[in-house]
Amino acid sequence: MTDSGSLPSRLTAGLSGQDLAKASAGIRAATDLCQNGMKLGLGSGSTAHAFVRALAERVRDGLDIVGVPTSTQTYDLAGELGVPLADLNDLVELDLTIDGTDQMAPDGSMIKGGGACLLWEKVVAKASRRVMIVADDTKLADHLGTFPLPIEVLPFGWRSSRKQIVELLADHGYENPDPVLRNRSDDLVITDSGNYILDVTLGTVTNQAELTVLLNQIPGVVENGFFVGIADGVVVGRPDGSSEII
Ligand code: ABF
Repeated sequence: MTDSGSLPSRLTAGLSGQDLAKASAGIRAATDLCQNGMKLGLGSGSTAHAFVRALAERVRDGLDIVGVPTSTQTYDLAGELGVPLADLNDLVELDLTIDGTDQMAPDGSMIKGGGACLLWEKVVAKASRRVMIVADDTKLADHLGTFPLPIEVLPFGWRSSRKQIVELLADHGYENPDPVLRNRSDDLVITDSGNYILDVTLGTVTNQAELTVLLNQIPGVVENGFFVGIADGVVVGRPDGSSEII
């Protein structure tokens, strides 16, 4: 466990509660996990962005790394901060991805995609030799499911895809599943790949390993937010500014 005393005030000034927890996780990941010469996956969401800000400070101090962003938001942030970026098609394989999560179960399986970036996040994670998650302590749960599962679908035939998702979930123990098309202030959310997101609340999930495969067998489903067997560990930040690598 690292206490809050070692956190640079430039990155934590004015932060408290879960914002400080997120910052402490991001800073710890940038400080302890990133070394010269690394090809890094740069996650999305506010906790991963706290990591990118801390990484940018180390780059300014001479750290020699290159990053692949998992979203246009991360691309923009990393570019503004001077973090060197590369195209995944030029690197093919990465040393380490640092990304956030919406919910993590004790076995390390996760629900991701609350920020609608799950597709690029999963592509980058699977291209990485190691994946470490940065999270505030509220993301750790006894089981998955209280956070709605995001499912990225093609706009073409999405209503048919939704019907097949409902039938699949009903056949696998979920009563009256109701996937909802994600909107933000009355505008449809369109992902970086031009797709839609359906969010479905499942309650208590224990068959994520099976569902993550079955969902992707529906032709109109591009990817789902179950990340099973992907995380190698987690950097947990707490509201007192402490952090722990688990
Ligand atoms: C990203 O981090 C997404 O997968 C997930 O939705 C998000 C969590 O956001 P935050 O760190 O802001 O809670 O990786």
